Amino acid sequence: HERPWYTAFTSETRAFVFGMQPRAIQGMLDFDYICKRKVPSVAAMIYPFGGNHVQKFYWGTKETLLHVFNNFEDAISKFQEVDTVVNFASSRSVYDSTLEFMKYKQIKTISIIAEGVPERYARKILHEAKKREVLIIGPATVGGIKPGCFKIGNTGGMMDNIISSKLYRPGSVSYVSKSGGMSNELNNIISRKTDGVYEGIAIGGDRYPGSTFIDHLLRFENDLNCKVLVLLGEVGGIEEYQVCNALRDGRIKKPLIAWCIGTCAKMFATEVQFGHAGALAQSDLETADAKNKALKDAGAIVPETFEKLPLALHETYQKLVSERIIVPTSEPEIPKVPIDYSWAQELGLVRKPASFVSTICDDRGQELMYAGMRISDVFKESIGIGGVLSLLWFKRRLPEYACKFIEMILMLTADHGPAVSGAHNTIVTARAGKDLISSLCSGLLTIGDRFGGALDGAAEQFTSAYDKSLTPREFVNSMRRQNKLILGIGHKIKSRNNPDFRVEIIKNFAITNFPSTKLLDYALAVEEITTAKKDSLILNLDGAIAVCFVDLLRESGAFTREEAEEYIKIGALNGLFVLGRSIGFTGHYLDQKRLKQGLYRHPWDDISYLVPGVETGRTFVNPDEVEKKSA
Ligand code: Q5B
Repeated sequence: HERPWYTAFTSETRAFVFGMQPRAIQGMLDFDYICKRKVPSVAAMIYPFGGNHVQKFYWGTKETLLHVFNNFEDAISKFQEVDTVVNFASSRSVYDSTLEFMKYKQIKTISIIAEGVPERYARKILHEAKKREVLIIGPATVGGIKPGCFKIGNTGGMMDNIISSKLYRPGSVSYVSKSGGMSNELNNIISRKTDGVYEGIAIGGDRYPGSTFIDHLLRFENDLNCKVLVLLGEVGGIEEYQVCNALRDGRIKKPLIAWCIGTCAKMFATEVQFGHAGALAQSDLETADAKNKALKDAGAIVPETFEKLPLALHETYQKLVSERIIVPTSEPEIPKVPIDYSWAQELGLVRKPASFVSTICDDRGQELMYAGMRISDVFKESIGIGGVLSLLWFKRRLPEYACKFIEMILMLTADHGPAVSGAHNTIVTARAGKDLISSLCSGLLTIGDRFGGALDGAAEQFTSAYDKSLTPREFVNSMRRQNKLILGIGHKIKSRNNPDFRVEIIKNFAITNFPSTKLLDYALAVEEITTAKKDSLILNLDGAIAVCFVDLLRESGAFTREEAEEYIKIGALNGLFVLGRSIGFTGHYLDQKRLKQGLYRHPWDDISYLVPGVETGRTFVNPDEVEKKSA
């Protein structure tokens, strides 16, 4: 797209953004959208880290994808219409990236946002840019804005500010300032006192900006659509004198309202360095007062104070209107700006039912909270893993004996050797080359009514029988009649003669520390009956934990009866085994990996092949016989 030298941006300008700046890009796209641009001003991002990919942005209320390239060549070859770069590289890398961009003839304008660019590098960039006729805006700048055309990065602030300063449509006044903050102020003043901003550039506060006041004022002077010029200079440097020369020799003919800020510097006994690196008068010539006087002498409209600048602007504008140099047009409808949901929510403008409700933990504030308890207090009060579990599972602090009991359960269920279903699965999975989580899950998936997951069922069965006032014998008989196993009873290897010490530890703790062990006593009475039938039908680990936990839920005083029932119903008790045994399964996984165990294959001689018609060595099945039997 050919454009005259004085036009940096049009409504068709397309740019690369260098650096990962999604917020700034979204701001640019929102600006484009309210300006009714046909295509987004940002063509692509260039970000050297990570591969080429796409990122999602809003285009109005819809979504669009922008390319992210990790190198210049790909971006340049794909988007040959791009002539502008907004360079968000850091002060360290901005030199290299800017020089790289300048190698490509299609790039005509580069804005450098970084602060603290070494002056040596800034001068080299400046030199190179002059040679290659590239317009540099910055460094140390927010950039600039051309209503209806282009917004550099974060210029103009949030959308509400852009709307209130009417930056969505062009006016007749162009300004150049050093400061981004002050350019916002100018946007505001100009929109109130005239028909608005035509273009505004902040050249940045460094001592060696890539383009200076005069560069932009001459552009504005030559652009017929711009009618009034504004210069906001500041203490330090002598760039304003070039403007004086241009006023004198007639290169600037349009009305120029000028003010240099920093006139208060004279109130200090010594020279003061204001915010910008260049904002320090190193001679009388560089003071704001001297420059204001020189500008006035050269023919600029210089108000007495900055506060009178709006009036000067208004009077100048009115004069141009009366001379029909400016013909005010009717105000377009104020565009509707889609605002991000999160921002609207912060402003209290929208509400929606949340998709999730969470009542146990809050990570939003400064400090993580477990059920209302600060994580630092968790450690200050040494509540232990039992205390943490009671906060996150039951949303309350439990008495010390209860927390100790929980910890005891986790320790006792942590492992029971490699032969049990879950550990076996974990081991086989680890040996199949799978990762920790897969191996752990494979083990956990075996936990159920038969293995390790009988706690909930046991709690439910024993509690219901107890509450119905069934005698232990009535309970056992009724379960037998229903052909149901009593969950929490029976063990593969443990028996009355080979007791499970884990169960003894649990029982003893409960009997010694709990206010009451009604359910445990009941379960022990049931055990008397089942073990009389068969030695192995003991109250097993699952059963012992389950009934003791019901005693805890019901009798500790920390839960209402309804809460106690609910925790039994919703599976809290099995969670104890799952959590504890995860320790052991992880141990088995690590053990197998440490031992570099190869793929496990179950030996044939341990499998009984009962395949019809196949002689297995153990048995022979005649298919005809099988068919006859099944018929
Ligand atoms: N009979 C645990 O069975 C086991 C009966 C019963 C009435 C019962 C079995 C059972 C309920 C589920 C349960 C948790 C499968 C166990 C755990 C963690 C672990 C594991 C570890 C660890 C054992 C023989 C005869 C039959 C049956 C009768 C059996 N159980 N009657 N109620 N509950 N229990 N699971 O030894 O007349 O001869 O036909 O399902 O609580 O998982 O270490 O290994 O830490 O990892 O194979 O401790 O008891 O006995 O099935 O051959 O039955 O007793 O009806 O009667 P077994 P079976 P009959 S703890």
